[in-house]
Amino acid sequence: MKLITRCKYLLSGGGQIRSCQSILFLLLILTAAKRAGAENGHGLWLRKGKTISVTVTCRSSAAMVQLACAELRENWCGKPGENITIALKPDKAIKGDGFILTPHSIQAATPAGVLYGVFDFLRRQKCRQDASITSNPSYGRRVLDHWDNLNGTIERGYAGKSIFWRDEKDSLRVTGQDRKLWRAYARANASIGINGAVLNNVNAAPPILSGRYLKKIKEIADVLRLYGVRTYLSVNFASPIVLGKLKTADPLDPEVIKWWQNKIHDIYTVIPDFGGFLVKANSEGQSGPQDYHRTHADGANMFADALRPYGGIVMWRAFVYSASDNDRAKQAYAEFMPFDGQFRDNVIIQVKNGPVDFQPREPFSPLFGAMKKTSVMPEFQITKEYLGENIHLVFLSTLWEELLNSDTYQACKGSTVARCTDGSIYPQKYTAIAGVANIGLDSNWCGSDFDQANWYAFGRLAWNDHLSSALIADEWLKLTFSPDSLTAAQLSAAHNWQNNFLAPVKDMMLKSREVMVNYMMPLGLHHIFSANQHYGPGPWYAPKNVRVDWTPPYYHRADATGIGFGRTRSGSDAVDQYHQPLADEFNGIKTCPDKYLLWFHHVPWTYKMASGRTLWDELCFHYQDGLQSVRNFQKLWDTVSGYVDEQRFNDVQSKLRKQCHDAQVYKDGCLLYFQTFSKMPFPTGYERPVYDLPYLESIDPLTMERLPFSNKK
Ligand code: GCW
Repeated sequence: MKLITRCKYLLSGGGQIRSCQSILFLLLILTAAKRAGAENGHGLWLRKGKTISVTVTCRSSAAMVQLACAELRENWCGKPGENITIALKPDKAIKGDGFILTPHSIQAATPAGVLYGVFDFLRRQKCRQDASITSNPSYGRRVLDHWDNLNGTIERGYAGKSIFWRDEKDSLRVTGQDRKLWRAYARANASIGINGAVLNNVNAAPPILSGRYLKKIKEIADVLRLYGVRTYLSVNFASPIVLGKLKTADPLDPEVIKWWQNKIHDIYTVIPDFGGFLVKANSEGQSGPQDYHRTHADGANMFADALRPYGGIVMWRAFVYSASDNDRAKQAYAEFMPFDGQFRDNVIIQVKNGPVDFQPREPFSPLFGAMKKTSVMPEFQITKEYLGENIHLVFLSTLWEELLNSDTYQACKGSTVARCTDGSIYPQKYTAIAGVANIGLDSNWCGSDFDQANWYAFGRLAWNDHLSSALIADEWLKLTFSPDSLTAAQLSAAHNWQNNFLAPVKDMMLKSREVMVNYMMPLGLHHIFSANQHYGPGPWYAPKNVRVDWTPPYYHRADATGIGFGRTRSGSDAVDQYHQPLADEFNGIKTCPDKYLLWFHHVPWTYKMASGRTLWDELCFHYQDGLQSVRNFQKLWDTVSGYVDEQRFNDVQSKLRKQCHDAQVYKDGCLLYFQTFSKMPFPTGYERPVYDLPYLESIDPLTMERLPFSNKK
């Protein structure tokens, strides 16, 4: 029955089967549907599909080029009997690992370029895109940061344990199974242009640099290298003390410098193409140069000098804030700007997209474009720590696109974050971009099918920071969900698949981030999560023993007069960290965009918004819209059951059910709590709450269900 429904959907127009051709097509679809029974998602966007034989001509015997040729032969799905030429040859149009495609050739200047060219060629074939292009990477280093701990757990990981580390007696042993998984991981990365991986958490454990670990790191690096993925490590600034038994980790101390030089020498002896270090220093309790009255520049430069002879780089994080300051959002800028121009050219300051911490929405960090004499790289979070973990369906590409396209005005109009960091405006010896990985041992890698789209989107945007989210979603859906025994041509002829699956699901993905902003933190609200989980709502959460800047009231500042963080000139003056005309625009309550209103302004509840509503009513309707949209997502997903294999269909369906429930909890929790300050009634047409406040305050912030005992903070 299900198969017949599936066929009905797929056949264009649902029309009758009139010819032999239609019968053949029907059979094809039936086979597709049968095969699709149990898809666990492990194949990512690289599902095999129907392939055809092809002749590949290639003169190079370089290992990576041969690998690329094999990819092409094994996955060709174009016309039968074609002859494709692969050329490893420079061209003035090719930059770095870029490539030139024609319908019958792939040319690149490096073996990695050939590999990227082949993957792009195959993707274009499957997605029916033009294959006559020149493509060069926007960023030189396109890196995944794994927050994987050496005991196998992952900080903010929602896809099971680490693919690199495990907490067993034989944790340092490497099995054939491990190598197979790392290889599949590297191949997936290469297919979207990712060329680097930091193997361990930025909250780094010193033993990562010990001889025993180095052996395993070499094993991992040897596998990742096959696909052009370079290995990097996070290092703990205090390693010379903890591992080296020195008395200090002062970056200007000759013994400390020697210790790091020796360590770096040991690393490069076994991993000659090692990428470099990622460092979280003087941040959230991590040791750093300030412990020795030295600066960030002193610390970063010490590593840079030691890594320079080998071509290594230092990614030095700007994620710093202390409890004493009056506005956390201002601190990275205040702490780093004085050192602009003092960092070596192989240091890159790694800056989170927003000034606080990977929130559903933030304005861009004011450091972008402002550091004109220092290399800067954006850091995105692919794992959804603050965006519903692996449960809520949120396509992050639109968030990153918004950031990359934000105009900083720093050099001139049009100085977008993308152009300020990819080398278009400021000359940077190295350009880079990082994404905090969402990958673990779960069979579908990411803890949910739709979270694979975020890994995919990160790679695609790192390769081309001008791509649109619409294009990325379109590609990902075609590669991930198309019935696998249809050729690309048959797929594009399957109008019902296009109209009833592709178009509405793409639309859902593209709206999903704004929808989440609406039911969680609309109009510039941020960080109103309960406790340290960062999942459920906790606008009320403020235990006495917790740092005030880790509690939501610090951020929303709701009181009898209004709501929002005053960051204007009469408040913390964060607005003046932005270049004109943004500083004035953000400062003016009438000119500040609605989406950032409560980020920059403390606004009276009765304030009249541009819509004509009061702020209170506007807030209510944003929450309501968000919830309503998730309900619509649920309904929409139910209509596509005929197009998706059972396992993935059910997984997405059950996650949407929880998302819907949790969006209701967010809406009710936030508004009932804020109402205790606004004292205003819910507007006409607004859907009344389902829960009451005492109940909401007592639920578990992770499951959003009632605890067996009261949890009232
Ligand atoms: O977002 C916060 C997270 C921490 C994380 C930190 C960071 C790795 O809650 O878990 O630590 O940021 O980025 O360093």
